[in-house]
Amino acid sequence: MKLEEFLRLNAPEELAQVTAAIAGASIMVWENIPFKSGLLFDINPSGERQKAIDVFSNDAFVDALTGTEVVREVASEEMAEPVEAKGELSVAMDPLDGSSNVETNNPLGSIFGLYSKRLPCSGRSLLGALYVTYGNAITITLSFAKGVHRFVAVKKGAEMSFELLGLDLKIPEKPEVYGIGGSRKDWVQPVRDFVDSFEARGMRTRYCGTFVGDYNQVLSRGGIFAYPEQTGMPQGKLRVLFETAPVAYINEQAGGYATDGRRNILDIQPRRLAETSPAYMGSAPLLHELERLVSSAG
Ligand code: AFP
Repeated sequence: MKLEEFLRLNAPEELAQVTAAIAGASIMVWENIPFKSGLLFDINPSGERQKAIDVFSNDAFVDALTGTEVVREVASEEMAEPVEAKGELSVAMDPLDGSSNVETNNPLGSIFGLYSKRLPCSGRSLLGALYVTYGNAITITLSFAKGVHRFVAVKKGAEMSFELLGLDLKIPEKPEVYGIGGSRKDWVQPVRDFVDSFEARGMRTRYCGTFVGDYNQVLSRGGIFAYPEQTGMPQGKLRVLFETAPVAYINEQAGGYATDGRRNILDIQPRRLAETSPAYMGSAPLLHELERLVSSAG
Protein backbone atom coordinates (compact mmCIF):
# COMPACT_ATOMS: atom_id res chain seq x y z
CA MET A 1 0.00 0.00 0.00
CA LYS A 2 1.29 3.48 -0.87
CA LEU A 3 1.58 6.18 1.80
CA GLU A 4 -1.09 8.34 0.08
CA GLU A 5 -3.66 5.55 0.23
CA PHE A 6 -2.81 4.76 3.86
CA LEU A 7 -3.23 8.43 4.75
CA ARG A 8 -6.54 8.69 2.90
CA LEU A 9 -7.92 5.73 4.87
CA ASN A 10 -6.31 6.33 8.28
CA ALA A 11 -5.38 9.95 8.93
CA PRO A 12 -7.36 13.12 9.58
CA GLU A 13 -7.16 15.41 6.53
CA GLU A 14 -4.73 17.98 7.98
CA LEU A 15 -2.31 15.33 9.29
CA ALA A 16 -2.46 13.55 5.93
CA GLN A 17 -1.56 16.78 4.11
CA VAL A 18 1.35 17.51 6.42
CA THR A 19 2.70 13.95 6.19
CA ALA A 20 2.53 13.95 2.40
CA ALA A 21 4.40 17.29 2.32
CA ILE A 22 7.11 15.96 4.67
CA ALA A 23 7.47 12.77 2.61
CA GLY A 24 8.03 14.76 -0.61
CA ALA A 25 10.55 17.12 0.99
CA SER A 26 12.45 14.24 2.64
CA ILE A 27 13.30 12.80 -0.79
CA MET A 28 14.63 16.22 -1.83
CA VAL A 29 16.73 16.45 1.35
CA TRP A 30 18.17 12.97 0.81
CA GLU A 31 19.03 13.73 -2.83
CA ASN A 32 20.92 16.85 -1.74
CA ILE A 33 23.03 15.31 1.04
CA PRO A 34 26.05 14.57 -1.19
CA PHE A 35 26.00 18.08 -2.68
CA LYS A 36 25.53 20.21 0.42
CA SER A 37 27.82 18.97 3.16
CA GLY A 38 30.31 21.88 3.15
CA LEU A 39 30.44 24.10 6.23
CA LEU A 40 28.70 27.47 6.25
CA PHE A 41 29.93 30.27 8.50
CA ASP A 42 26.72 30.37 10.44
CA ILE A 43 25.61 29.35 13.91
CA ASN A 44 22.21 27.93 14.89
CA PRO A 45 20.26 29.25 17.94
CA SER A 46 21.81 26.54 20.17
CA GLY A 47 25.32 27.67 19.25
CA GLU A 48 26.15 24.76 16.94
CA ARG A 49 27.70 25.38 13.52
CA GLN A 50 25.16 25.07 10.75
CA LYS A 51 26.10 23.13 7.64
CA ALA A 52 24.71 23.82 4.20
CA ILE A 53 22.61 20.65 4.40
CA ASP A 54 21.09 21.76 7.76
CA VAL A 55 20.01 25.04 6.19
CA PHE A 56 18.80 23.33 3.03
CA SER A 57 16.72 20.73 4.89
CA ASN A 58 15.27 23.37 7.24
CA ASP A 59 14.17 25.52 4.29
CA ALA A 60 12.86 22.54 2.30
CA PHE A 61 10.63 21.37 5.18
CA VAL A 62 9.48 24.91 6.10
CA ASP A 63 8.44 25.51 2.48
CA ALA A 64 6.69 22.15 2.21
CA LEU A 65 4.84 22.59 5.53
CA THR A 66 3.75 26.19 5.05
CA GLY A 67 2.68 25.29 1.49
CA THR A 68 -0.06 22.99 2.88
CA GLU A 69 -2.19 25.80 4.36
CA VAL A 70 -3.09 23.62 7.38
CA VAL A 71 0.01 24.65 9.37
CA ARG A 72 -0.16 27.61 11.79
CA GLU A 73 3.51 27.70 12.84
CA VAL A 74 6.72 25.78 12.20
CA ALA A 75 9.36 25.79 14.93
CA SER A 76 12.71 24.26 14.14
CA GLU A 77 15.91 23.41 15.93
CA GLU A 78 17.60 25.50 13.24
CA MET A 79 15.57 28.72 13.77
CA ALA A 80 15.40 31.10 16.75
CA GLU A 81 11.75 31.99 16.04
CA PRO A 82 8.91 29.96 14.50
CA VAL A 83 7.70 30.71 10.98
CA GLU A 84 4.06 31.78 11.13
CA ALA A 85 1.42 30.60 8.67
CA LYS A 86 -2.39 30.49 8.50
CA GLY A 87 -3.60 26.98 9.42
CA GLU A 88 -4.41 25.20 12.70
CA LEU A 89 -1.49 22.87 13.32
CA SER A 90 1.81 23.63 15.07
CA VAL A 91 4.81 21.67 13.82
CA ALA A 92 8.07 21.35 15.76
CA MET A 93 10.91 19.74 13.85
CA ASP A 94 14.53 18.76 13.83
CA PRO A 95 15.06 18.94 10.07
CA LEU A 96 18.37 17.06 10.08
CA ASP A 97 19.08 15.03 13.18
CA GLY A 98 22.70 13.85 13.53
CA SER A 99 24.18 16.19 10.96
CA SER A 100 27.68 15.77 12.40
CA ASN A 101 27.41 12.26 10.91
CA VAL A 102 27.26 13.52 7.32
CA GLU A 103 30.95 13.00 6.56
CA THR A 104 31.04 9.48 8.03
CA ASN A 105 27.83 8.39 6.27
CA ASN A 106 26.16 7.18 9.47
CA PRO A 107 22.36 7.32 9.33
CA LEU A 108 20.71 10.75 9.53
CA GLY A 109 17.11 11.62 10.38
CA SER A 110 14.34 14.22 10.48
CA ILE A 111 11.84 14.43 13.35
CA PHE A 112 8.39 16.07 13.40
CA GLY A 113 5.89 16.67 16.21
CA LEU A 114 2.38 17.70 15.06
CA TYR A 115 0.82 19.68 17.92
CA SER A 116 -2.72 21.01 18.36
CA LYS A 117 -1.61 23.95 20.58
CA ARG A 118 0.70 26.93 20.19
CA LEU A 119 4.35 26.11 20.92
CA PRO A 120 5.88 25.56 23.39
CA CYS A 121 3.42 23.01 24.82
CA SER A 122 3.65 19.52 26.30
CA GLY A 123 3.66 16.25 24.36
CA ARG A 124 0.08 15.71 25.56
CA SER A 125 -0.93 18.11 22.75
CA LEU A 126 0.61 15.91 20.06
CA LEU A 127 -1.92 14.81 17.44
CA GLY A 128 0.73 12.81 15.69
CA ALA A 129 4.47 12.41 15.17
CA LEU A 130 6.82 11.02 12.57
CA TYR A 131 10.47 10.55 11.90
CA VAL A 132 12.41 9.95 8.72
CA THR A 133 15.61 7.88 8.68
CA TYR A 134 18.10 8.30 5.87
CA GLY A 135 20.01 5.04 6.27
CA ASN A 136 20.52 2.29 3.72
CA ALA A 137 16.92 3.13 2.83
CA ILE A 138 14.70 6.13 3.53
CA THR A 139 11.94 5.17 5.93
CA ILE A 140 9.11 7.11 7.57
CA THR A 141 7.86 5.86 10.93
CA LEU A 142 4.63 7.54 12.01
CA SER A 143 1.77 7.51 14.45
CA PHE A 144 -1.52 9.40 14.58
CA ALA A 145 -2.76 8.02 17.92
CA LYS A 146 -3.59 4.61 16.44
CA GLY A 147 -0.43 2.51 16.44
CA VAL A 148 2.92 2.94 14.72
CA HIS A 149 3.39 2.28 11.02
CA ARG A 150 6.41 2.37 8.74
CA PHE A 151 6.92 3.17 5.06
CA VAL A 152 9.97 2.82 2.81
CA ALA A 153 10.93 4.90 -0.24
CA VAL A 154 10.92 2.85 -3.44
CA LYS A 155 12.05 4.01 -6.86
CA LYS A 156 10.19 2.68 -9.90
CA GLY A 157 11.42 4.25 -13.12
CA ALA A 158 11.71 7.98 -12.43
CA GLU A 159 9.03 7.93 -9.72
CA MET A 160 9.84 7.69 -6.02
CA SER A 161 7.04 6.70 -3.64
CA PHE A 162 6.65 5.42 -0.08
CA GLU A 163 5.32 1.85 0.30
CA LEU A 164 4.03 0.26 3.50
CA LEU A 165 6.78 -1.69 5.29
CA GLY A 166 5.15 -2.51 8.64
CA LEU A 167 1.75 -2.01 10.28
CA ASP A 168 1.18 -1.63 14.02
CA LEU A 169 4.82 -1.99 15.11
CA LYS A 170 5.35 -3.02 18.73
CA ILE A 171 8.56 -2.62 20.69
CA PRO A 172 9.71 -5.99 22.11
CA GLU A 173 9.53 -6.16 25.92
CA LYS A 174 12.70 -8.26 26.06
CA PRO A 175 15.58 -5.78 25.74
CA GLU A 176 18.31 -6.61 23.25
CA VAL A 177 20.26 -3.40 22.49
CA TYR A 178 21.29 -0.19 24.22
CA GLY A 179 22.68 3.13 23.00
CA ILE A 180 23.56 5.82 25.57
CA GLY A 181 24.79 9.29 24.57
CA GLY A 182 27.34 11.54 26.24
CA SER A 183 30.33 10.40 28.29
CA ARG A 184 30.12 7.46 30.67
CA LYS A 185 32.32 9.26 33.23
CA ASP A 186 29.75 12.11 33.39
CA TRP A 187 26.57 10.02 33.71
CA VAL A 188 24.90 10.25 37.10
CA GLN A 189 25.62 7.25 39.35
CA PRO A 190 22.24 5.42 39.11
CA VAL A 191 22.48 5.53 35.29
CA ARG A 192 26.04 4.20 35.37
CA ASP A 193 25.03 1.37 37.70
CA PHE A 194 21.99 0.52 35.59
CA VAL A 195 23.97 0.45 32.34
CA ASP A 196 26.58 -1.76 34.06
CA SER A 197 23.85 -4.38 34.51
CA PHE A 198 23.03 -4.60 30.79
CA GLU A 199 25.68 -7.10 29.65
CA ALA A 200 24.55 -9.56 32.35
CA ARG A 201 21.00 -9.25 30.96
CA GLY A 202 22.29 -10.35 27.54
CA MET A 203 22.04 -6.86 26.01
CA ARG A 204 24.53 -5.50 23.47
CA THR A 205 25.67 -1.93 22.91
CA ARG A 206 24.73 -0.30 19.59
CA TYR A 207 25.32 3.44 19.08
CA CYS A 208 25.59 5.47 15.88
CA GLY A 209 25.27 9.02 17.30
CA THR A 210 22.02 9.98 15.55
CA PHE A 211 19.04 9.96 17.88
CA VAL A 212 16.47 8.50 15.48
CA GLY A 213 19.01 6.05 14.03
CA ASP A 214 19.72 4.80 17.54
CA TYR A 215 16.08 4.85 18.65
CA ASN A 216 14.93 3.09 15.48
CA GLN A 217 16.89 -0.07 16.26
CA VAL A 218 15.53 -0.05 19.83
CA LEU A 219 12.00 0.01 18.39
CA SER A 220 12.78 -3.07 16.30
CA ARG A 221 14.91 -5.05 18.76
CA GLY A 222 13.84 -3.90 22.21
CA GLY A 223 16.10 -2.15 24.71
CA ILE A 224 16.88 1.46 25.52
CA PHE A 225 18.09 4.69 23.94
CA ALA A 226 19.16 7.40 26.39
CA TYR A 227 20.78 10.77 26.56
CA PRO A 228 21.10 11.04 30.35
CA GLU A 229 21.54 13.91 32.72
CA GLN A 230 25.28 14.39 33.12
CA THR A 231 27.63 16.19 35.47
CA GLY A 232 27.69 19.75 34.14
CA MET A 233 24.72 19.01 31.83
CA PRO A 234 21.79 18.27 34.18
CA GLN A 235 19.21 18.85 31.44
CA GLY A 236 20.89 16.48 28.97
CA LYS A 237 21.24 17.49 25.31
CA LEU A 238 18.11 16.60 23.39
CA ARG A 239 15.29 19.09 22.83
CA VAL A 240 11.87 18.18 24.18
CA LEU A 241 9.66 19.79 21.53
CA PHE A 242 11.69 18.96 18.44
CA GLU A 243 13.16 15.60 19.38
CA THR A 244 12.23 13.67 22.49
CA ALA A 245 8.46 14.34 22.82
CA PRO A 246 7.65 13.28 19.21
CA VAL A 247 9.74 10.10 19.52
CA ALA A 248 8.36 9.42 23.03
CA TYR A 249 4.87 9.63 21.51
CA ILE A 250 5.76 7.05 18.85
CA ASN A 251 7.48 4.91 21.49
CA GLU A 252 4.34 4.95 23.68
CA GLN A 253 2.13 4.10 20.71
CA ALA A 254 4.41 1.08 20.13
CA GLY A 255 3.87 -0.06 23.74
CA GLY A 256 7.10 1.39 25.17
CA TYR A 257 7.79 3.99 27.86
CA ALA A 258 9.83 7.23 27.81
CA THR A 259 10.96 9.16 30.88
CA ASP A 260 13.23 12.02 31.90
CA GLY A 261 14.14 9.89 34.93
CA ARG A 262 11.25 11.13 37.05
CA ARG A 263 8.19 11.50 34.84
CA ASN A 264 6.79 10.63 31.44
CA ILE A 265 8.48 12.80 28.78
CA LEU A 266 5.02 13.58 27.36
CA ASP A 267 4.18 15.39 30.64
CA ILE A 268 7.07 17.86 30.39
CA GLN A 269 5.80 21.40 29.79
CA PRO A 270 8.71 23.21 28.12
CA ARG A 271 8.91 26.95 28.74
CA ARG A 272 11.26 27.63 25.83
CA LEU A 273 11.26 26.24 22.30
CA ALA A 274 14.76 24.80 22.65
CA GLU A 275 14.36 23.42 26.20
CA THR A 276 16.21 20.16 26.75
CA SER A 277 15.69 17.34 29.22
CA PRO A 278 17.36 14.05 30.08
CA ALA A 279 15.74 11.34 27.95
CA TYR A 280 15.42 7.57 28.36
CA MET A 281 13.12 5.56 26.10
CA GLY A 282 12.46 2.03 24.94
CA SER A 283 10.96 -1.23 26.24
CA ALA A 284 8.43 -0.52 28.99
CA PRO A 285 9.60 -2.93 31.77
CA LEU A 286 13.25 -1.79 31.49
CA LEU A 287 12.30 1.91 31.41
CA HIS A 288 10.01 1.66 34.45
CA GLU A 289 12.87 -0.01 36.32
CA LEU A 290 15.23 2.81 35.33
CA GLU A 291 12.73 5.48 36.38
CA ARG A 292 12.38 3.87 39.83
CA LEU A 293 16.17 3.82 40.29
CA VAL A 294 16.82 7.38 39.06
CA SER A 295 13.88 8.98 40.89
CA SER A 296 14.63 7.22 44.21
CA ALA A 297 18.25 8.44 44.02
CA GLY A 298 16.90 12.01 44.41
P1 AFP B 1 24.37 16.51 15.76
O1 AFP B 1 23.08 16.92 15.07
O2 AFP B 1 25.26 17.66 16.14
O3 AFP B 1 25.10 15.44 14.99
O4 AFP B 1 23.96 15.87 17.18
C1 AFP B 1 23.17 14.71 17.17
C2 AFP B 1 22.49 14.56 18.49
O5 AFP B 1 21.78 15.72 18.85
C3 AFP B 1 21.56 13.34 18.53
O6 AFP B 1 21.07 12.99 17.28
C4 AFP B 1 22.43 12.26 19.13
O7 AFP B 1 21.67 11.30 19.83
C5 AFP B 1 23.35 13.03 20.05
O8 AFP B 1 23.48 14.31 19.49
C6 AFP B 1 24.70 12.39 20.17
O9 AFP B 1 25.47 13.11 21.07
P2 AFP B 1 26.85 12.53 21.64
O10 AFP B 1 27.84 12.56 20.49
O11 AFP B 1 27.21 13.47 22.75
O12 AFP B 1 26.63 11.12 22.14
